[in-house]
Amino acid sequence: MFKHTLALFAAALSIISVNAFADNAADIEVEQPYVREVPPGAMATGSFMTLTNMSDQDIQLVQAKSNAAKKVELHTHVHDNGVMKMRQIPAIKIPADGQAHLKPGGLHIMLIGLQDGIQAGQTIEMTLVFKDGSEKSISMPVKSVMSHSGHMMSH
Ligand SMILES: [Cu+2]
Repeated sequence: MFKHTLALFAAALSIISVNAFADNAADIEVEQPYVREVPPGAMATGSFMTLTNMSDQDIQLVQAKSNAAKKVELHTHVHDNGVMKMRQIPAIKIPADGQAHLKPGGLHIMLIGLQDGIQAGQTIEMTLVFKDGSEKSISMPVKSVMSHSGHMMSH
């Protein structure tokens, strides 16, 4: 009887550890991340990527961190009386079995208070933090992107 209980306990433990291993970060695939090049002296820039959720549950990106900037914020663009404005948001949702597209004119990760210039050819390290506290480190190349006309070209 005691042996039997132990075996059950061991089986339960192994199930728990398997679930604990499949954290948010492990279920997210990051594709084509990049940072937009800005001229020397610029205070802020944006970074963009496609996040794919390989799990059957919605996952929230709640924070991003980088040594390249004093502050890193999750942003979206909103239309306000015909003017496009950026607004900080608490989380970016990556839908179950779906994607979140971070692109110019839409969702993005904002780097504010740049330590040095951000120039094409550099690589920026960033850590993405998900709602369950799990983290994913990514390396992003800096690319020069046209700011406003680039918008139309992306359609
Ligand atoms: Cu922004």
